[in-house]
Amino acid sequence: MQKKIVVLTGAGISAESGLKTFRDSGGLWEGHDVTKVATPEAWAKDRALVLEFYNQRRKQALEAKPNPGHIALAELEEFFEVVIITQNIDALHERAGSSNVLHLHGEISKVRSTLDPDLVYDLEGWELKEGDKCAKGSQLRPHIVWFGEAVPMMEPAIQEALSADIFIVAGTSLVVYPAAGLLDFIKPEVPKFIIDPKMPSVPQRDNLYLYEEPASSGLPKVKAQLIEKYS
Ligand code: BV8
Repeated sequence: MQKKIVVLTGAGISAESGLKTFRDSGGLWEGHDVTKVATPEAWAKDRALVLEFYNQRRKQALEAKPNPGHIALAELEEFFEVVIITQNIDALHERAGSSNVLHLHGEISKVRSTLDPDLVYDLEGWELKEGDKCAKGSQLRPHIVWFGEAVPMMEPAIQEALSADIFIVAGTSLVVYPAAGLLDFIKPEVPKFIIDPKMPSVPQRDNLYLYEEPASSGLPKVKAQLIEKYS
């Protein structure tokens, strides 16, 4: 019976693809106050600024390429059932070949109606503009979970975490909830691998293996060890 690997990734796994993280020096939130670009209040107050913030990130995300960290995770699918739970809004996991990706905080290439949240569209190109409307005639917004908004994919993510045989965390500061709380749903006996050049603070847990290095070197190492030990 194939073992099931559940992976939680954050902005750090896309750092080596050239996409900025949030809280590293020079990170996204350095240039912007999160409350001014990633909240419903920001959207109500200055829609043009929010549209521009996401248009810039969408353009970079479309130009970025998967790195060896994304690729190692995709290659694990040859030996294991793999579920990627990502906080990232880029599509680098999918482009690396991962076939089971759950976006907790939405996707930069998708937009949705401000009238009917079930109306979600793939955006052509990188620019969402004022006046771009849904089929019901209301302005389209980024299909992204802003701060203060509910995380609808959290329930399915918890179900995946509860059934993990192996858990990998890569490139996240584990600051944002409820995403960071996924760790609490992993059974004590499950081996947990954390890859990050600046290890986030994780309360002491059983079966914890820390790799204090970038995803592009740490994930290929973890992949080799998992194949040797568990496949
Ligand atoms: C909600 C989409 C309720 C937007 C994002 C006070 C205390 C605790 C919590 C709260 C609080 N006040 C408010 C809250 C709740 C809030 C929250 O957690 N705030 C934080 C800031 C304290 N959470 C929310 O608002 C959530 N919603 O709670 O709703 C509710 C319930 C019902 C009904 C209504 C409402 C929604 C949160 C989602 C926000 N959206 N993203 C966008 O992308 O623009 S969050 C955003 O930051 C990311 O998506 C990501 O999830 C999150 C964390 O970022 P990381 O991915 O971890 O990146 P970061 O820069 O932090 O870290 C990078 C890591 O990578 C570092 O560790 C670094 O060392 C490492 N790294 C760097 N280079 C590499 C590397 N690793 C490997 N290789 C490398 N090369």
